[in-house]
Amino acid sequence: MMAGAQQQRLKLLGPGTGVSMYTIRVQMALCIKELSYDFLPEDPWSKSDLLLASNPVYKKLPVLIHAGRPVCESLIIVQYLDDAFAGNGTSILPTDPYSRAVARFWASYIDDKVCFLSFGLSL
Ligand SMILES: N[C@@H](CCC(=O)N[C@@H](CS)C(=O)NCC(=O)O)C(=O)O
Repeated sequence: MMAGAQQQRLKLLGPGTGVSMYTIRVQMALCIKELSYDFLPEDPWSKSDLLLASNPVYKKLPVLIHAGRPVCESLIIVQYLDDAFAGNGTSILPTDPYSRAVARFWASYIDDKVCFLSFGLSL
């Protein structure tokens, strides 16, 4: 069942233009968890006060805001969604600890190799 953005109060700050592998990763997780959300487009080269206040350390996108609280870094956001909405949609990480470690290895590999290489396409 689709949980409403109003009910869950989920907002996703992401680039308003271009392709962001990091933001797509979070959007895929939101889809798997069957969560609706409000997308707030940002200009990564002219950062809004909301972005700076939500991610003061890295000042990067994406940022998920849940019930007014920001969660930063795409992989951490994905794990947060899996934990916070355990009853929604399909589980993203497996339950077996070894399988979780393998999944985290490949997520980290994608960060190192794929997202880095695609930076030329992203913002
Ligand atoms: N490790 C971060 C990387 C995020 C990232 O590099 N975001 C880019 C957009 S794709 C960004 O905000 N660039 C603007 C900047 O570096 O100031 C994550 O996984 O969320």
